[in-house]
Amino acid sequence: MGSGESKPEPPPLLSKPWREIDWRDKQRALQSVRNYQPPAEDLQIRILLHGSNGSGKSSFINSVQSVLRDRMYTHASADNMFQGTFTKKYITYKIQKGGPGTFYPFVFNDIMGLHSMGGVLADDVKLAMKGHVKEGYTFNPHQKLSDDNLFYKRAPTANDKVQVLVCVVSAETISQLPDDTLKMIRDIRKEASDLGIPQVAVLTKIDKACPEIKEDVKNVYKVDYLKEKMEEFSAAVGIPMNCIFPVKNYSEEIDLNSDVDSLILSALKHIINCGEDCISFKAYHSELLG
Ligand SMILES: Nc1nc2c(ncn2[C@@H]2O[C@H](COP(=O)(O)OP(=O)(O)O)[C@@H](O)[C@H]2O)c(=O)[nH]1
Ligand SMILES: [Mg+2]
Repeated sequence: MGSGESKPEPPPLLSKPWREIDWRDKQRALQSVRNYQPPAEDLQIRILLHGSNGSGKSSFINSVQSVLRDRMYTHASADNMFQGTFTKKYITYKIQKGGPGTFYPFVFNDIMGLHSMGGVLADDVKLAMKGHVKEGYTFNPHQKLSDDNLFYKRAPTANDKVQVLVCVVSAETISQLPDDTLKMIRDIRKEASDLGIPQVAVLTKIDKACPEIKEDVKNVYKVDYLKEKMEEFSAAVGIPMNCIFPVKNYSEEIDLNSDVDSLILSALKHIINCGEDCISFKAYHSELLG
């Protein structure tokens, strides 16, 4: 004892979870997402994911797709090679609903928003939020998209604009994010707030960061040190705790797991509600403006 050599005991789990989630009622959550209809026909919620390379953006899109379609999907290619290969093109991911040609009324885009690592400039993230970036544009880490570029959309429609901004962070690195990364997240967040776009954070790789969660995903809200990490992150970037969602993305498994699904659905439901709020906010304001 006291030698400092002994392995520290894993912190005990909280006896009561600090956030409640109904693990037995996945079907209800799934049904509510499946039934979701935007307030106007043809309107869609555009969800923009940003975060560093390897944080799990593509995996989150694939996981959502897998849960909704009830089988494993790898549509948005998830890279396990971090160096060199990453998402630089602006691509919209749609999720098929029912038969071919019918899609869920929400779509995803992902961009690697980390300038210091050769990622997308904060200015480009802002242009994407406003709907000025055309499909297929390859981001240039050295230069923002200029308004004379062919890929600059001059008159974005409501469906080109982003309704929810999602910051994707890995639980493995959340407590060591460099200051310039935190600053960039705050900066993009502020712009989103000015545009009336709600913001959510998705905390991935909780299975890798916490052995208790790897053992059983249902422990997610009983691991006190994960809550502490989330609180620190919340304070550093200004995203409230109730807008931060820990998830375990599908990565190695070949079969779906109901608990993993429940956690993903809980994040997705919140994201959709935020999108709905954004649409109402914009509708209200344009009414006010005539
Ligand atoms: N164990 C585990 N691995 C994950 C999770 N999310 C992503 N990964 C893995 O992390 C790597 C990078 O993920 P990816 O989605 O490509 O990150 P992106 O660069 O943000 O799109 C891939 O090998 C994924 O399989 C997670 O929640 N748990
Ligand atoms: Mg990716």
